[in-house]
Amino acid sequence: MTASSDLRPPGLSGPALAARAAAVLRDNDVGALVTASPKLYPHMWSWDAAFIAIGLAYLDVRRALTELDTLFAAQWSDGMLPHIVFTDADGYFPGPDRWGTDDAPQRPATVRTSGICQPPVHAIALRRIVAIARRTSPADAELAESFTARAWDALYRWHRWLATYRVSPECGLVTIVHGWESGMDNSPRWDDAYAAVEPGPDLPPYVRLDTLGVDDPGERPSDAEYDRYLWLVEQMRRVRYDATAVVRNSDFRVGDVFSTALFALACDDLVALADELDLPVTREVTDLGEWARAARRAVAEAADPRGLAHDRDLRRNRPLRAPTVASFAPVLCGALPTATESRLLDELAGPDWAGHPDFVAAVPPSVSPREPGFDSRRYWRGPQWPVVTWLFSHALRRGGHTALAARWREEGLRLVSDGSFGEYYEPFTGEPLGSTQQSWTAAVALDWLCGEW
Ligand code: 9WN
Repeated sequence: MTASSDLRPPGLSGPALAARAAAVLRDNDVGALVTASPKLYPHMWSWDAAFIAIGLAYLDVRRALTELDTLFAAQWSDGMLPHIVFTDADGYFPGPDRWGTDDAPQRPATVRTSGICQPPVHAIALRRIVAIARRTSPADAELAESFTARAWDALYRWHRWLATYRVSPECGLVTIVHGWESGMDNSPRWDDAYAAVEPGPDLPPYVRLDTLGVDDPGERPSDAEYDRYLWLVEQMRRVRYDATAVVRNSDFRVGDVFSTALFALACDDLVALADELDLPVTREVTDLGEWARAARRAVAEAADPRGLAHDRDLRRNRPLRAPTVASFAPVLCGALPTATESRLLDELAGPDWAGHPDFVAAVPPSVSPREPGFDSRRYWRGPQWPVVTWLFSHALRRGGHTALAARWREEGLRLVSDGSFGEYYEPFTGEPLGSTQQSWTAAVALDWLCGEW
């Protein structure tokens, strides 16, 4: 691992920050997986694992590949990559008993998992890891390439699961059946759709544990939100997580523009990996190309004349208009004409968003401070999430917006430069919130510090 020392945010120096980030990944490593965080999230989360694997690649390529292997070993027989792979640790609710996935016929045989998914960023991560490995040594390149040849089909089956069960026939967006599937759990994006979810009187009682893992419960979703989260789990459990029945029955069925944009990018990366390694997968590559085109088209169709994309409530057949960082999904996947894209990027980098004059670090907040519902401390309702900044910096770099990508990398590093690796940050003070020692925050810091930018 070599961190460039030219970059010195006003906290720790680049090398000191990289050393601390590496220590977080090592400390949270419980063998075949790195937990999302030591206290609040003592298990593997699907999209966290992808980012964590990128960070691990700077320490040990073999270990990075093991991380993905652990996740792929938990793949359901129908192709779904589950959102949580449980360790034996207690302390997180809902745990495997509450999910009740042991009764689902498609569940993996050897590990316990949740019964939903998360955004499909895994192929994006694998392609990044292969690139890192090629720079590290010929032996690492060989390891990463042979892993890719072996694991490619698991990723293809995961994408095929999304295309089969989740790409909405109505609007082409990736459908989610729980806010947790978006990774942005209590974002205002979902308020309207959740308002129609009424927990039944037969919702089994439960005790939250997440509020014990943070300094202030006000940084987490509310109890009313949790009732709805648990009610949706109950609905899925009752149909034993059958992929078709889950979508048909859920009180929450929403087309997610951000996951759809990521799906387009991930399909591109899976195609690129097949090309680079000359894999004999012509038919699959054709599928992926079609899915990527359709996903971009769906994101473009979900956009208003300014270019901001709106999620869609598929139960009520109407757009969800709350503006959040996810509204900028079109710039992630290059769904819109160049002129519209440039205007959108100016807006996201401008004073209502990342460039707010009072922000400590000029990176996009989850919600603009101009919005009435903005809450600078609560989870996905205002704070800045380093991992979201990483996604934008990475996607912009590949889309040719190199100056802005470089700026958000630098500002992202400013955000995390105190070395505590918060889960999210208060934009006006830079205070780390939620969990500290959050693995994916450490991982993206490592990539910003040690990767090719
Ligand atoms: C529910 C692990 C996960 C992230 C999500 C983030 C949060 C879980 C929770 O933590 O969600 O899945 O209990 O709040 O919202 O994006 O993957 O870091």
